[in-house]
Amino acid sequence: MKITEARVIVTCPGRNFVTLKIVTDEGIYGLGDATLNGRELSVVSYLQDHVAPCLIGRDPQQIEDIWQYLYRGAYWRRGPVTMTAIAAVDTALWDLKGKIANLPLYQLLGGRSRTGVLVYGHANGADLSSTIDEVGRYREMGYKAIRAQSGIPGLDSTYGVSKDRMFYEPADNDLPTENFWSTSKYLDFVPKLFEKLRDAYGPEPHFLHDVHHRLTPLEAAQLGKMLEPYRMFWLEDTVPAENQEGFRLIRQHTTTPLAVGEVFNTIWDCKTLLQEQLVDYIRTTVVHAGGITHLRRIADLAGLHHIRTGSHGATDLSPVCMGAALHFDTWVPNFGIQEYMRHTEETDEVFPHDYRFEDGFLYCGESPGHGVDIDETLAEKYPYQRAFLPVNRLEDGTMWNW
Ligand code: CS2
Ligand code: MG
Repeated sequence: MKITEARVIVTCPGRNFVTLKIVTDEGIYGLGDATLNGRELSVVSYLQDHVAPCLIGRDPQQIEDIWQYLYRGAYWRRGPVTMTAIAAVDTALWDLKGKIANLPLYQLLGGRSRTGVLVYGHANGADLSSTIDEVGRYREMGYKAIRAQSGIPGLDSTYGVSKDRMFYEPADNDLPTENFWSTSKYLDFVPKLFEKLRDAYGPEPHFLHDVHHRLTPLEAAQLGKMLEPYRMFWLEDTVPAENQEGFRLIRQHTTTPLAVGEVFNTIWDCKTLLQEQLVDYIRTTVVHAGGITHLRRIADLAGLHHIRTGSHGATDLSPVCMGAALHFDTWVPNFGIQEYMRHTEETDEVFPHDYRFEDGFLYCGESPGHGVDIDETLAEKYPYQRAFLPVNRLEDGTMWNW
């Protein structure tokens, strides 16, 4: 069997998605997600101009060799664009291998470790009371784990709280909009939110919260300590993680579980965090961390240090990524949780899939490969639209972390 085509498909059913379709001389194909939110076209070019020509004529079953060829062979290693492109190829090849073997992807990885994949949903509210109500709605929908983000009194807009009451944060605008941030207003408010949520819903639900890299290590330690009475499932991305050693300070001061890693793209980005057990959950994903082949290596290193997986699953990751992630989650021994922000109906129509949500869990399907397809005719109806994530400033105008 030989690869005859590697086609890049860009579509925007509400937001931009980039998909790689690897086609073989025997007519079967595999799909990989290649979406890098706000920087989509750089991965399109990387794949079309630099990767696709090298794939033609290769045996698609040589997943490991092709991975090493693209990683080592490029000379320029790592980085989100490179690793998203490699991930797209890798995911498409695992999908193809499943179709060749007539087995669902989780079977190729070693079989089922669990019946279903625990997911967390996003409850966002403009203020305290609407956030509490929204968490209640998620409880009614069956979610066992819920991330709560609320508007902060005194701040006009807050990350994670959608302006249009959509259940997900859409890509923003044709040019980046600007948000404003105050650490003191935030630190004053967040512990009250989780105190009220525990009062309202008791000890059972798992609560999560995303700080989106806004704090310093000392502030993160303070927040972690203040949240300890409310027994968080996790506190996510408290600080930017380029400086992995910075987590030592947070870790020394709080027992609130820490999650990090949605922006990481290789094992090198989390080596110290994992080896020193400075976090509890690693959020690397199939699409941004080099595909199944590389994510498996990260998960194995994490497992040695009692760290579990908690893959990123926002709506800027396409259903193709979600399908592959659910097979990974079904297999990976040190699974923790999977993020699940529902896609819109338009997106689900472009990407027909066999995974399903039931009572707080997602279940991957049993069809060969990762079980997600693309309707290319429908995809064509939604051309690419430039869209950026917002940026963030302190109240005095200083650029801050998004
Ligand atoms: C967030 C994301 O899901 C999350 O935890 O941090 O919404 C993130 O902002 C986007 O995926 C960025 O592309
Ligand atoms: Mg996050």
